[in-house]
Amino acid sequence: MIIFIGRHNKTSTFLKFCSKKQSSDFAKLKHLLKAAKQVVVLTGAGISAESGVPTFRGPGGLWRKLDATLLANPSAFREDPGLVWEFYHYRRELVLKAKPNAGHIAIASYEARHASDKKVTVITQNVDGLHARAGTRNIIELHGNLFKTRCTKCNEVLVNTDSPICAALAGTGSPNSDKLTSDIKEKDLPHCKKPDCGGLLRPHIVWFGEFLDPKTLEKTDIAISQCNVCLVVGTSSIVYPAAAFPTVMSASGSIVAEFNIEPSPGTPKFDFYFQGPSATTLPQALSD
Ligand code: BV8
Ligand code: ZN
Repeated sequence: MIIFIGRHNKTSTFLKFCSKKQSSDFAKLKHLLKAAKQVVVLTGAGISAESGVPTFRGPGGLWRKLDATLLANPSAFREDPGLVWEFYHYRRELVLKAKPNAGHIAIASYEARHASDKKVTVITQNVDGLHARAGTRNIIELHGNLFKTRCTKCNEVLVNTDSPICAALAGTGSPNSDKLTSDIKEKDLPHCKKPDCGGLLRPHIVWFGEFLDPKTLEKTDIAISQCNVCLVVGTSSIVYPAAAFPTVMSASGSIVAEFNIEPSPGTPKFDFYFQGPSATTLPQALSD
């Protein structure tokens, strides 16, 4: 079977149509990856699960019995910035102790090995920075990063890996407490150090109900419009606009392979589905 890989190659779209039957054959995917020039890896919280970082909707995903969507939103921050900072402080400290797992490392080494013959783009919904720590270079962080702050007054964005980010947050943020408010006063939360500013800092993260950065979306559009093969790893495909990306790529002829421990709403539409923990399945798929 000759596989043509090309964005606008009618054959590949025709082949896609013919090979509509979903596969879980690693050799078949590796054959397609071999011919691919542009590979996109779209990741969600599931890829970091084996690094000990709780997913949003799996076990440990709730914080003080609160769904992340109730904390990762601008009105929660307006109402009780201390509580939202405790939530992020808890996740910063957890991620600082976490390490990239074999899934993150498999992607980074695949990108390095193919630096001369393929463009690999990691588009991640995650804010934990573990892809970069694994060595991946071409990363689009759709939703920002736990270790960046943004001033609510002057909008300055800075990298900040201080642990704790401020004295008042030290020892706070335990997920097991029943408290649903914070005693931390706003004046004791992180503030902008610019002498003429002093504004309250927030995590530089896209919250629910907030728009993604247009430049980030532009880079994403370019990557998905040129993609030959897309790997969708560890996402429940619930959060938009990221949840729409694999369907867009599939509809325009990309081969889409999903790696998850259970099917997601998108699974039936994809060409490949590899069930299992991504720290096991990704190294199998990406070993040349
Ligand atoms: C926006 C930062 C325009 C926060 C996050 C339609 C169009 C546009 C918007 C919407 C729409 N419908 C609804 C919306 C609004 C909303 C949305 O999508 N809501 C959802 C809940 C329905 N979208 C937005 O607000 C976005 N903004 O579109 O702006 C706009 C504005 C206003 C009104 C309309 C439109 C902004 C969304 C960004 C939110 N911020 N993160 C933070 O991290 O604190 S999203 C958050 O969820 C995380 O980034 C997370 O990554 C992401 C998605 O979740 P997953 O990564 O998929 O994680 P989850 O736990 O759900 O699933 C884990 C998966 O891994 C599971 O499938 C599991 O089986 C699997 N797994 C587990 N272990 C493993 C594994 N797989 C492999 N191996 C394992 N070991
Ligand atoms: Zn400022």
